[in-house]
Formats: sequence, structure tokens, C-alpha cells
Amino acid sequence: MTTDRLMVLDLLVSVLAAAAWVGAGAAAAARRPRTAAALMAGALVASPARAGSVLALAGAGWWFVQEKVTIALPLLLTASVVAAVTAGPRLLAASRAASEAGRDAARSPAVVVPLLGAGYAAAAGPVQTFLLGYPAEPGSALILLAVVAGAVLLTWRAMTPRVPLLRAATAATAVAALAGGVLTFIPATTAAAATPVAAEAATPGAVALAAAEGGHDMPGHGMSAQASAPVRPVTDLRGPSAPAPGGTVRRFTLTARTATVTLSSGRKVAAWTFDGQVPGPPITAEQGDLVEVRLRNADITEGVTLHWHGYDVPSGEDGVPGLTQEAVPPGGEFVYRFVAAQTGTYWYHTHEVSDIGVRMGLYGMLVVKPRGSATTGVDLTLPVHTFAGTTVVGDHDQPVLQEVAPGTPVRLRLVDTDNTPHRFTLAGTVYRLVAVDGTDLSGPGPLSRAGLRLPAGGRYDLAFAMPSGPVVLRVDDRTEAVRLTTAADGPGNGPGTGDVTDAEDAAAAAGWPELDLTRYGTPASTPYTSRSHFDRRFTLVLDRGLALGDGLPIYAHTINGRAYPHVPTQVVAEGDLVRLTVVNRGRETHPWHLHGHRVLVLARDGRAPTGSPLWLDTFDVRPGEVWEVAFRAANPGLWMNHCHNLSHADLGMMLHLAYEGVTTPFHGGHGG
Ligand SMILES: [Cu+2]
Repeated sequence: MTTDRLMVLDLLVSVLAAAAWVGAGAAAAARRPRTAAALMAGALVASPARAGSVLALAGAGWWFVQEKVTIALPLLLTASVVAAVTAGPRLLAASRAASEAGRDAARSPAVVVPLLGAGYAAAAGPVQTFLLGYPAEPGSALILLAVVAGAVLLTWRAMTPRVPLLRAATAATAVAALAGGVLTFIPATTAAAATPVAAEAATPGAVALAAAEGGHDMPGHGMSAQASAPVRPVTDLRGPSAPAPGGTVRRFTLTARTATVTLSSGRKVAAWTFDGQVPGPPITAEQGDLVEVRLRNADITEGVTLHWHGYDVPSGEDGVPGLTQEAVPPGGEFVYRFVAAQTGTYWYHTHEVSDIGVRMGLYGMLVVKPRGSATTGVDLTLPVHTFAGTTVVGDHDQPVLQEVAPGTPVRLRLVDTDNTPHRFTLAGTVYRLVAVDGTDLSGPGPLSRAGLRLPAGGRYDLAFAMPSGPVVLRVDDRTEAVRLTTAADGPGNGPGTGDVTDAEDAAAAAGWPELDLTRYGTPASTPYTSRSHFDRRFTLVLDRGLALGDGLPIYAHTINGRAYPHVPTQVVAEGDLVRLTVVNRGRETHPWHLHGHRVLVLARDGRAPTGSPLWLDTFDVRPGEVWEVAFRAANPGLWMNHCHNLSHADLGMMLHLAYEGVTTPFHGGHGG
């Protein structure tokens, strides 16, 4: 069974146990001893069963069961034993008696309170998992115990005025709640030192720095504390002013402004645009060129920046407001410069209030081709975006139609600019997935009848030679995105010979199995492997829970139980080999994105890729998954490390990766 299914099963068992205990207590209180006894029997099956489901889940890793093993399960089992021992015999006697006296006996506090108490204790498990998440900490555990104890005392007091030691018990409960509150809401004193991230940092200096960063301070400030590295402001880490030998300078100006954009169907949408168009003007270059982009902001009052997604630019060019620059206000401008060193398919987007900004249209494509590569055939860049519920490819809300001569080489560059993954199918041809996130794969084999799941922010390049019949690209098994036809079978020829929709229609494509990227292509050598010596190891456990956000407690998307800006900064030194483990305990997919570095996938759920090496800048961590990736810290700076579901990032799911000695003069930006 997958970890995801085990998580659901465990949740189900825990809810069943709670319902059975509460039901038994309620039935006893309603003077129905037989029903109560039957429900208690059910609870006595479900409660130990939960131990089994937690044990099974523990096989996926401690992260998945930490709060269950330390708090929820001991609480449930203890309360179950107490209820069975105290209420059990009385309830059995009452149900055998089958008399008025028996009915009255069933509703005595000695029966009802232990049964309901076990119910409260059982319910604390799922409440803890949903409300507090990972990791269980002493403060939140104390509050939880106090709530359960308080509920038991209230129930008891409601049934009889003669509760033994009521005052002492109430006082103890209040003290526990207070102590829990103090431990939880003064995070600055307990934060970083207790978190796995800081504990895993390799050097004492890094721990101290991470600890200092973990409190209320805006991460990224005061980074000059490290004595071993030279101090450099991020504003010094800028791109060169000349291209690489043989390259040219490519100058672009992008003006951010609100506009009404007309889609291919004639439908108009209100958008935030670069140069009045969505997507923004494509930025293209050949390898070695100097790309110079002048960003102007006409009227985006929230401010705007340019982030080069997947492109390992110098940190000062990375476009993160409040970290590498200030957001460009209306009337302002900022000039970005970088050498186009990496070839492949990338994109750019604003990083200021990016959840809204990108959704509204502040994005465009960045494609870099090898120097001197002659453009032959058809090369389409196809960003998929959702405008007000409509799937749009480029500015097309209808299929992109193109006539292509048979035999012509075709390259389709798929880009997901949304917050969630899209599923693509290509019908009518055998093709190869030649590049992922801009990096060519090793030995990509022929594919047909496959579903390609593209993470938010990710890119796939598909290549094939145009066959003699039509080729159809679909998104999410419903939207026809692209239809390539040869002159002979173009649209208007009607249904007939070899029409792709006859043989491979949308319904059939919906059933095509998803390609497992970790088994596609052929192995090749990599500069490091999972057996390499790692200088730093970091673990990010993704979950939901109450956490302190930017000032107020929110129901956050959390990293190790914390939300931005309170997630301790990951500190690395230039040259470090870094291993990053990302665990998803939640119910939603998290497309993980580290700025400034490509990561090499070491393993997913403990299994190393058997196909091509996978170099990614965005990897989808689905519910229950554990990803191990590695990167060389070779691009000094201050970097965002975040979920590219930008609404998750907005609700806390981001942190900083900082190189020792790099400082920022900027203050208080969102970083997102
Ligand atoms: Cu996410």
C-alpha cells in the first residue's frame, strides 16, 4: 500500500475509534446499555487497530508518525484501557440486567465519563494531525492534553457535583494549558535550536546563524556573523556586462502594465501583462549571449520583478523582492543582465505578490538554443495557463492549428505556468521526451500512448518527425491544445482516413498510463551520487498546521512545523555538496523549487532512478512521497527555496538558502 493510502487508512481508523468511544458514552448516557456495550466492543477493536495502522505508516519514515507515536497513540491506548477497566464491567452488568435499574446504572458517571474521555482522547489524534501537524512539540502537546483533560472534567462536573479533587485537577489543567501556550507562542526562544533543519546544519557556526535567523528577524539579515567567509552584499553578485566569446548582446525592454487581453476566440480577459500581451514577449538567445532585460513598471501598484525560473543567474539578478532587490514600483525600472549559459526551455515571471501576479499574467518564455544551431522544422513554445477557469496555451483558448509537411522535425516545449500539475497526451505519433526543465535526458526512448504529468513551473520538450497523419496535443485529457496536420489531412477535410480522433480520441488518451520519469531513458554518469560525501543535509517536512505567519497565526502550509518567515534559513558554504530530503505529509502536491541551482534526483520513496539522470528545478512531491535530491552549492547568494504552488508559498511554504557571508541590504519584502 502506498504511503498516501496508509495515511488515509490511519485517519479513517482514528476517526472510527473516536466515533465508537463517543457513541458508546452517548448511548450509556441515554440509558441504552446494550448499544453502548456494542459500540465499546467496536472501539476496543478500532483502538488497537490504530496501533497497527500507525506501525504500518512508520515504515515510510518517522516523519509520518512522529506526533502519533509520541502523543496520539499513547493517549488513545491509555484512555482505552482506563475506559475498558472502569466502565467495561459496569456496562456489561447493566446490559445483562435488562432492567430499569440496569438502564440507570449505565448512565452513572463511572460509566459515561471514562467512555467519553476515551472518545476525547481518540479525537485528539486526528485533531492534532490536522491542526498542528508535524512535528509535535512539547508546547502543542501540553495544550492538547489540557484540552482533553478539560473536556473530561467538564463532562464529569456536568454529570455530578461530586468530582474528587476537582479544584486541583482544574488548576493542573489550566497550568498545563498556560505552559503549552507559553512554549508555543514564544517561538523566538525555542525555535531554531529545536528544529531539525538547524540541528542538521553541519557546522556549529551554521547552527548559531540559523538559530539567530529562526526568530522574528527577517531571514537574510545580519548574515555577516560568519567569520570564515568574506562578507559580500547580494547586490554585488550581478551579471557581467559582456557576452561570452562569440556571443552577442540581446537587449529587451519589458513594461509591466494592466491590460485587457484578447484571446484567440475573441474573448477578452483583464490581465497584468508585460508589454500588453500574455504571455509576455518571448526572450530568446543563443548560448553565450548576454541577455539584458530592462524591466519597467507602468501601473502595477503591487510592484513587479523578474525571476528567471530554472535559470541559474547570479543571485543579484534573481528578482526576489526584499532579498535580492526591491520590487520595482510604478514608474521605476531595473536592468537584469546574465550570460545565457544554459540551453533549453525556461520561463520568467514576477516574484512580487507572485501568487496573484503570475496568475494574472506576469510571465513569459525564455528559450536558449545552442550557438549556431540552425532552426530547422517546427519549434513551438507552449505555456499552459489558466485564466478564470479557462485553459489557455500561449494566448490561445482554442487549439493551435498548424500545417506541417510530413517528415519535418517538430519540437514542442511544454511549460506549466499554473499552480498545479497538468497532464499532457500526444496522439498520432511516436515521440521522445528529450529534455526536462531545460536539461537534455540521456537516451530518451520512443513514447506513445503515455500521460505526461508536468509539475507546476516545470518544462518538457517533446520531439518527433511529423508523420503522414495529424498529431494532437491534449491538456488534462479534455482541452485540445495543438493540432498539427499535413496539407492532405488538414482541418476541413472532414472525418476520414487516418484522422487521429478516430483512433486515439480524448477518452482513449485519458486512460493512457502516466510515464514514470525515474524509469525513462538510460543511465549516465553524474558528478555525485547518493553514496557521495555530503557536507550538509537538510530535511523539509511539508504539512499543514497552525503557525505564526507574517505577524499573525495562520492555518499555514508548513515546513518542519513553521511558516515563512519563521522557517530557519538553510546555510551553506560555497562548494558544499548538499543533500535535501523533502517529505510530504499533507494531502496536496507540492512542486518544490530551489532558486539558482538544478538538483539531481537521488531517490523517490527510497528508490533511485533507473533511467536517465534527472536534473530538475521543480519536482512534484505528492502526498506521502519522500524525495532525496542533491546539489553543489556553486552559485553564491541568497536564494528562495519554496513550493511553486504560489498560493502555498503565500501561506508560509518557503524559506531561504543562504551562502555564508552573503548579506542583503533589503528589508521586509515578501520574498514571494
Ligand atoms: Cu505546495
